[in-house]
Amino acid sequence: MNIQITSDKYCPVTDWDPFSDEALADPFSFYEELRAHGPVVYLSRYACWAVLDFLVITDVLNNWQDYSSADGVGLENYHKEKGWRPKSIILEVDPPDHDKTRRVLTRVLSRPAMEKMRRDFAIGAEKLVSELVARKTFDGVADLAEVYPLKVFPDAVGLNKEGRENLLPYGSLVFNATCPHNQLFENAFKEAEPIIEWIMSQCSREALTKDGLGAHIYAAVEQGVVNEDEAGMLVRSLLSAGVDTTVNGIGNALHCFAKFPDQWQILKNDPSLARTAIDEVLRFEGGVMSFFRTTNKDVELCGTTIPAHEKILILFSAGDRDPKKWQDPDKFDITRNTKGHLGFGAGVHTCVGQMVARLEMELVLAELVRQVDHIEITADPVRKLNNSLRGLASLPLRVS
Ligand code: OVV
Repeated sequence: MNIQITSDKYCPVTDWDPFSDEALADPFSFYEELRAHGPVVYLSRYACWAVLDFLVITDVLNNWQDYSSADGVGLENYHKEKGWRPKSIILEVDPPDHDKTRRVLTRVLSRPAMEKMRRDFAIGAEKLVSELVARKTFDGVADLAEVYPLKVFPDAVGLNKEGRENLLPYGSLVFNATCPHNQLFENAFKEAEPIIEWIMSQCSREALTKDGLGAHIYAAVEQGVVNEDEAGMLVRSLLSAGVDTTVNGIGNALHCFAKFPDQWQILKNDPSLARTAIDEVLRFEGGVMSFFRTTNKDVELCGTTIPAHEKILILFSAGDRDPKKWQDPDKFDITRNTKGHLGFGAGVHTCVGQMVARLEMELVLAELVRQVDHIEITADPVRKLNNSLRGLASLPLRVS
């Protein structure tokens, strides 16, 4: 790559496109080239700014007063334009509005709910992994990473059995939408537009079982915390953020351990490392690669003045490979201290569902550790390009 740099913005300016197929397929070398020019760069193609360094990213994410989510976490700027869907009432708001809805989901995902999920999810993991191990060869994405979350999570939410496959194209659209409206977005929109109505219908009280996470969200209406519409919107948030993310997380974990058998052996020898192994997968591969924030006022960031109401691209995945923060950042090492990684974000919007994501990844990994000695890639993995998620479309595996 060759990033062209000019400096009329008092910071490096580049026409590099972080949402090009080439960049999304392998962003890490681009990040390093860009990082060499400075912690803040201006992306002329999108008239926005971008930050790459771990400390700068955490500073921005911890300062919701200046770097707002309320104008959207995509490139769309709600200060100036309408978004592609009614905005999320937890992701795309700032405190104090955010705190109210966040509290609802925090409570819904609290200890007793997690304990119930652990029991149910463990049964699902044991069953699916046993079937795949008996087959010996399978696709790590189509047969495992997509199947498991699509079973256990909608069960936990209390969704209907029919139509669950719709959650994947919907999730893909939601995460593709936090970007310029490029071809990836257009394709995802075309595929998912017919099911948006179905998704919304599944968010109503009547569509949900009486004892799932969805019903627990509606219980907050009785307590006078949110109204009926807001409860539905919070169910929509679970369905938006809760499936594609863990599909990719599980797929990326399988990919890492198949690529780095030495790390698999370390995990086999000490299964208690599963938790930190998950964090290392998230640091190394990234969960969400990037989201935006919007400046609330003129700010000064690392010596660069950024005017009010401008977009800043937060490159989480770049922060998680920042050599100033991580020793040997391009090494997948499940014994490293992963504390503070940006795979679940940082600040007030840190992933509220991360306990569920961790649980799914942990149970699948634990079951594989129990049943599998070797994981081997049998054909080239195929990348799945998404404007903000990193993951695979296919990962042919053999286990023994
Ligand atoms: C893409 C995304 C992430 C997190 C939350 C939501 C969406 C939401 O719809 O609330």
